[in-house]
Amino acid sequence: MIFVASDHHRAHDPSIEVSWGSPAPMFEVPRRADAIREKLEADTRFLRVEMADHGLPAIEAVHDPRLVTFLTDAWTRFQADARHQREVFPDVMAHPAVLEGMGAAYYPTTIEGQLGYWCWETNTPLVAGTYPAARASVDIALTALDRVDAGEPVAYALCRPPGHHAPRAAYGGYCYFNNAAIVAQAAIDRGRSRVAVLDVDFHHGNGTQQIFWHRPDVMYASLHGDPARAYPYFCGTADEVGVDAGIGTTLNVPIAAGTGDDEYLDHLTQAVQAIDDFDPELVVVSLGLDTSAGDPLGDLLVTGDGMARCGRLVAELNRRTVIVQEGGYDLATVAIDAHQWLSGFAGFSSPPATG
Ligand code: SP5
Ligand code: ZN
Repeated sequence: MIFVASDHHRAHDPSIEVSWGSPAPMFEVPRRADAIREKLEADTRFLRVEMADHGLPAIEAVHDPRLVTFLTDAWTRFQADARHQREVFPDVMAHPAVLEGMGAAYYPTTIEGQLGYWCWETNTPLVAGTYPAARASVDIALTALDRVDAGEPVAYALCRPPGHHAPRAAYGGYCYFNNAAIVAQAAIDRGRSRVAVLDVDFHHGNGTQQIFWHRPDVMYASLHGDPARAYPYFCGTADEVGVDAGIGTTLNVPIAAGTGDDEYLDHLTQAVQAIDDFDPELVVVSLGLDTSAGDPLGDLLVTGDGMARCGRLVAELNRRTVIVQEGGYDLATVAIDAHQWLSGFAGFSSPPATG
């Protein structure tokens, strides 16, 4: 199986996120991607290819160009005040109720105002290397799409930072640019008529859902921890199905805490069946591995064997597929789980459960 990876992500290396108002060690660390890369490189059935630069057009086909402009030099502007910090978060965010009934928000000119205009939560710092890493993450995803467009049945994009929490005009949830949405939109812009995004990250992909909410040509199907208990809390209920011509092309499957392999696979079967009915020409998988038993940010109990079964089940769609890395924070298992899922998809015989 082809996979696309690069070292650029290492430049995005915040030390903390802000959790309940307190600094806490960052969960979304460079080691996650390095561990997956090492694991795949140790298996000759996986072939790594370099990413290619795709520029800004595919990003701006999904995201507000002003968000891109902001991220391009936000760190430099923050540093102009000579603050000796490794990362920066907003203090004041554009909560919708502040402006309720009064039209659009004033667009601030200052860096502190703009941080809160574009960022929606406090887990997602900007550091010196955030923008180049986020750009590289998109390039990795689009290079995987190139390979599939060139005839590969499947390609895996080892993206970091992840993307599915970033809506059209904001960043958050460890995500800056929505890699999976950018791939789906690029596939449409390259002539595919229907694309499905299957999001199996533990967290609901609010960004991807928002981007394609009204769209009949891009299906969004997600399995995730029920928002009654799980981040990002404000969306992902089963009654969210899209709007207007997009009604029916959003599918949300909230999942109970403690769900294990067999029950999880039953839920995945439901989503896979809905995607098959939609009949897409491309499937984009948002592959979060934070469903894994022991993940510090999830509460499901999917095992390594379960990951392989999930990959196998998605492969049975028998459609061209771009697999985009999202979350997965247990450094002891994330690489094994990625290898298991991808090996299951590829039909590699008896992938080792450990080692
Ligand atoms: C891509 C992705 O998986 N983003 C997830 C962002 C979730 N951030 C929530 C972090 C909350 C951490 N609070 C500490 C909980 C320790 N159990
Ligand atoms: Zn996640």
